[in-house]
Amino acid sequence: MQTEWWKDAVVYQIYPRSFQDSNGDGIGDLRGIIQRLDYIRSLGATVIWLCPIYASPLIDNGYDISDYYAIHPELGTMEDFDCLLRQAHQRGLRVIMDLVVNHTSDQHRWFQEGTSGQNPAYRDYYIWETEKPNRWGSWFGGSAGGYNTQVGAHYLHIFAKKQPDLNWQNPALRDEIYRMMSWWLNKGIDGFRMDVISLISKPDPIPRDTGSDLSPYCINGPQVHTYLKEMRQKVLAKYDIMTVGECPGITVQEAQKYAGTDSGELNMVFQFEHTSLTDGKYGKWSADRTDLVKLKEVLNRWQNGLRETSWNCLFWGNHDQPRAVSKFGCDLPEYRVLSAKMLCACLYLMQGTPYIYQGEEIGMPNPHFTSLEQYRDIESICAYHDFVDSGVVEKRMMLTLLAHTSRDNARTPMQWNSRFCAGFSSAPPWISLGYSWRAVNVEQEEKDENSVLHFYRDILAFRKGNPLIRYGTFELLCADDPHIFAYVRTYQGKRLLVICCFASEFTRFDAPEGITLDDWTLELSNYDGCFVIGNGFTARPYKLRVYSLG
Ligand code: TEU
Ligand code: CA
Repeated sequence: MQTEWWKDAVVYQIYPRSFQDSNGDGIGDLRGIIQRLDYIRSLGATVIWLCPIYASPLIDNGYDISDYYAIHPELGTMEDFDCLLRQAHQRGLRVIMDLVVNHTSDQHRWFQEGTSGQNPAYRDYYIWETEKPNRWGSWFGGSAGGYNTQVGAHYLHIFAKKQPDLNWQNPALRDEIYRMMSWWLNKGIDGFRMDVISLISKPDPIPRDTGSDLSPYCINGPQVHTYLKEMRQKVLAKYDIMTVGECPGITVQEAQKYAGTDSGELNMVFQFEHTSLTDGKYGKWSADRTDLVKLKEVLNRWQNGLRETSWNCLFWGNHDQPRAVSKFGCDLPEYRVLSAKMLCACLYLMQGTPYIYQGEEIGMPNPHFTSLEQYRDIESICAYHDFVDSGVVEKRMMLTLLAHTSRDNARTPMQWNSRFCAGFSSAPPWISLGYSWRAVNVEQEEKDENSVLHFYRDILAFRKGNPLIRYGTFELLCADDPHIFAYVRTYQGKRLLVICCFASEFTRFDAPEGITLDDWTLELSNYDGCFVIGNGFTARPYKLRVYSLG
């Protein structure tokens, strides 16, 4: 009983701790989200994705779950959740939950009772090595083998030491997970975003003769597709829901296995090729600009690669990525609005389901933190110590790198207005506000017709019900141009031409053969007027022009 409503969905991602505080403790919560449902609806979003709200010791802000059936008390109660779900549904908004089942918290009953011997069956819910641990490194720094004194063995943890990986080879564990998923689905939720789902299957035994990189062994591990087909059959197929798998390190071919039209697994996957093009000298902490030619090559390959066979997720950022406008555009005052609008149109006029990360719709920039004390994110803090304590990177340099790349860039409080604490809370927030809040906030942008916020609404309205956006082909133009990202979409004789300038300088766009600009109608732009000369124009910094034909 599955329909494809998710192909027409627009997803709004909420990081609950940073969205809206309702009770003055400086921490966003479920009641706060309820207060903002009308706002979310007003954008044209149709689905809310909630980052984890479960009970958790918060080592990784909730991606370390200690009870899948409980709401974290700082965020509210199960009644609050039921109310949120009801209120969202009344407004025509669906709700999907983050499903974190690659690992749990070490405070989860399974780990606690399994390691203390109270319930030995739970011990096999995790992955143990009795000899020396493998040589793999954890993605959050240090070894991926954590020693447990009670058991006298090492357990695998791809993420923090307090996030032990689950043993999916154990059918009892899989059944517990399926039961938990069904419990949430029976409550009426509308689907799941599945955290690092491409990592759940590990080789058995864990090879000993490897380097420190576990990716080749654990990404798309041996049984992952067997497990997901089983999950589909035992749980997912029974509901009319949407599923999106987070799949770091995935290729187009693999994506078709996870989310192919007939694969019998998931609906969509998040791939990270286009967000990882800045990985350089300092690995993922490199602050390099994205090379536009490569970015175009990647997005073009995904657009055409998944055409007819799967479905793309359209996103520039999420809670693990720096702010889109800072990373792909330019957050200087003169270019912030222009580049945020350009990025919005560039991505959301492609084929796929748009994902908006909270604050992106007002063009929130990175907060530009300057000291380690401002950071809360375990990954950023571990990386700081890894690099600085070992002398590999000098302290100030590391702070510069983090200011560009840290996950906390996306986790500062949502900027609602220019009053106390940006309207996020009546108390100091759990993480500092970004510097921009007085100028960049929802209230301000509601008043300004030329704001990023209004532009997001316009683009989403333009997409809505437009078959060309859903079905049209995608053809990249001027692939080698270092500044211009241009493409044409075509459907049943209608065409859409999207021209985006990714440079902070003037640059020339010339329409290629077969396109006579004079024949086309201007639909959208981010500047008034344009110097049209010949069959092209001089593009001002971050210029956007969208034309239609037919
Ligand atoms: O992220 C998975 C993941 O691949 C991250 O390591 C990501 O590459 C990195 O954070 C980017 O800097 C998911 C969640 O989205 C993340 O918030 C969690 O910390 C992680 O899984 C563990 O659950
Ligand atoms: Ca609160």
